[in-house]
Amino acid sequence: MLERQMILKWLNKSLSFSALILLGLTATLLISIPAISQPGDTTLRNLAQEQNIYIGAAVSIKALRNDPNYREVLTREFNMVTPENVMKFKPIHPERDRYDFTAANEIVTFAKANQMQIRGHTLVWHRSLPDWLTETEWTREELIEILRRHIFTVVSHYRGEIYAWDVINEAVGGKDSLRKTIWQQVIGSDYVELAFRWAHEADPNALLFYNDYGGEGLGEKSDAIYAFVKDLLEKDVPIHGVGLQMHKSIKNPPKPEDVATNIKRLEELGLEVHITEMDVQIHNGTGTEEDRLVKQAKVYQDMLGVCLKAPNCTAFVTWGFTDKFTWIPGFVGQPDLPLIFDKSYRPKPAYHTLIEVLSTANN
Ligand code: 9MR
Repeated sequence: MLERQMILKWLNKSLSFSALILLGLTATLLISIPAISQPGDTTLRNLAQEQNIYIGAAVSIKALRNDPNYREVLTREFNMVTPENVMKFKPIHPERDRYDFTAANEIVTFAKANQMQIRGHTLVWHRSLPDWLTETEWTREELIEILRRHIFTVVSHYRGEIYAWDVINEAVGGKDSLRKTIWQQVIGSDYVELAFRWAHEADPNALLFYNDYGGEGLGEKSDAIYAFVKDLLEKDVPIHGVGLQMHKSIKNPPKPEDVATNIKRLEELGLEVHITEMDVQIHNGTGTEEDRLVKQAKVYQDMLGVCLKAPNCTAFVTWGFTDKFTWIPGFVGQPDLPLIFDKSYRPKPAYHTLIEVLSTANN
């Protein structure tokens, strides 16, 4: 009798033990399911990979640190990231003799852990400069040395880890002229080629880009950008691509055929193109919010369609991905919903059109 009871007890115990093990296993499995989309899942990331194109988003360090949903959607849907701010001059080089790589390193580590490529943004710009730099009167020689050291330090720090650098950002002014920035005024227009050459020396494998807004289609600005990069190539400057930022609105959407023609003429120069910062404002459009989101979806659809058809358009990056974190309302002073996921990370019509473009690309 006692024996039977003991056996039953033992059975009972081992059953609950196995149940526990099973439960534990399931839990571990659930927890350890990588956020990266699995082969076969219908995600932007998987579909883009099949089309040999990178799909990316600018990353806010604050959101990445604090919001698990943000991290989950980012790794599931994208295979490229651009640090939105933390690699800019001011945050990464806050004092003349001090660099702070903390936040940028976090994004790089995160991207590598999730097999995502990184676009480095940006080495030379007229904004996001530290006071120590802008509040001193430098000689040409001094500023050349500051820029040279900055580029060597930052690019070497990430040597082999950055897929493409936006070496120069928004330098083209009007026709035939460079924007009057501290770099242009103190060093002279050759700061551009110096920067590309230094970046290339510091990381010969990184692709080097010129990045700008307002020159996506055809017109004076895109002609000026075209002439600018053509001139650099003629001087044997190591430049590999042009970033078309693509900050747009449904009110003035870019003409797909113009963007296609522009990308084509850059291809003829031997240059790659990345769509680098796409977002589409809706606050200035007409119709209900639903109508405006459909119009917005069309702009995203058209631009990805153009990029997919162009052999030299190799990356499509949006400036953020959720309406929860976007620079637009702060900039225009009005609420807006410019991205492809809503504030609760639900896919918007724009997301669905991007999925559709990627799924039907070969038909
Ligand atoms: O989105 C960025 C915003 O958070 C910053 O305050 C701002 C200044 O550093 O830069 C914004 O990003 C810009 C990008 O670096 C270059 N192209 C235009 C983008 C929007 O202003």
